[in-house]
Amino acid sequence: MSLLAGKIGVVFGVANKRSIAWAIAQAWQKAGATLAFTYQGERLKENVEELVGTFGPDTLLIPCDVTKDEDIDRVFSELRQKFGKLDLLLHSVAFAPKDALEGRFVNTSREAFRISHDVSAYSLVALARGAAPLMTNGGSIVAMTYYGAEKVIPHYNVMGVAKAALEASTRYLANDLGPSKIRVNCISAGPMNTLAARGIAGFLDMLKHYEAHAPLKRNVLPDELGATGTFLASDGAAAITGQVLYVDCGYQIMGM
Ligand code: NAD
Ligand code: 0WE
Repeated sequence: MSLLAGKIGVVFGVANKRSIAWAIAQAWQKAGATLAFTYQGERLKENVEELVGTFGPDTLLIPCDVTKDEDIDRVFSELRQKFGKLDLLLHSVAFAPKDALEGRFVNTSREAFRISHDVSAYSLVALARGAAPLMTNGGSIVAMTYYGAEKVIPHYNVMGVAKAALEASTRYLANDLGPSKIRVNCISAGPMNTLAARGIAGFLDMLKHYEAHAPLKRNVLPDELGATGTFLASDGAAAITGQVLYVDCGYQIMGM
């Protein structure tokens, strides 16, 4: 079943094979989409080149630091040149300075607050603005979020505040872009053992906590995020916009 046959997509946020972006990209490609990728910078170039190479030698791969307007502009002008249109965009990008994820939230510096919001929330607005003129047949924009946006998760700190801004931005973008048949949604994933989670103190205990307390008594698998990403990108989700979908084995419904 080729749910995404003929669709063109661009994926932001692949760092390595464990990246959530990679799981969703693989699912999109299996569903028939043609994909382009961006990577953050030289540090990740080789890694991402190797992964993306498995999609065929002429897969478009463009550097993009989402804090740079000129990088973003270049991505969409290259997409316009190569494909002339766009149907899908995945935003799977987040960053907060490490020390902001360690101490108390009350100590968040102005600079750490600014950087985390710029990379993790404003970037969705900038990418949606770049993508919209290319989404001439409508489109689907999907962003990754986390439960720390709505409840306090120890040490998630300023990232939780940035995710709250990302989720609110999703709703405002959905309203602006809805008349153009462009849908904007978030997937709120349960904790995943990726590069972004590595080195977070107590992360393995957190995976155990979810296993014990989520209704499904386990953690989320990458393929399951891929399947939800494919659903949101497909016409099956044609009437869904501005939403946060929890793909967390049910953890979010629990009160105790
Ligand atoms: P990851 O480290 O594989 O992906 C994060 C990506 O952000 C990397 O590819 C990195 O290069 C990119 N990035 C950071 N700063 C950037 C910049 N300035 N410009 C361009 N790209 C930049 O980790 P992941 O867990 O796959 O994270 C992907 C998304 O999923 C993030 O939004 C994260 O908040 C979200 N998420 C993760 C989890 C989890 O437990 N891992 C749970 C829910 C949501
Ligand atoms: O969104 C995230 C993590 C995003 C992230 C990770 C890092 C680590 C390295 C953003 N910035 C940085 N900066 C770095 O220097 N997640 C949902 C995963 C995550 O991170 C946590 C979590 C969970 C879950 C941090 C503290 C507590 C829980």
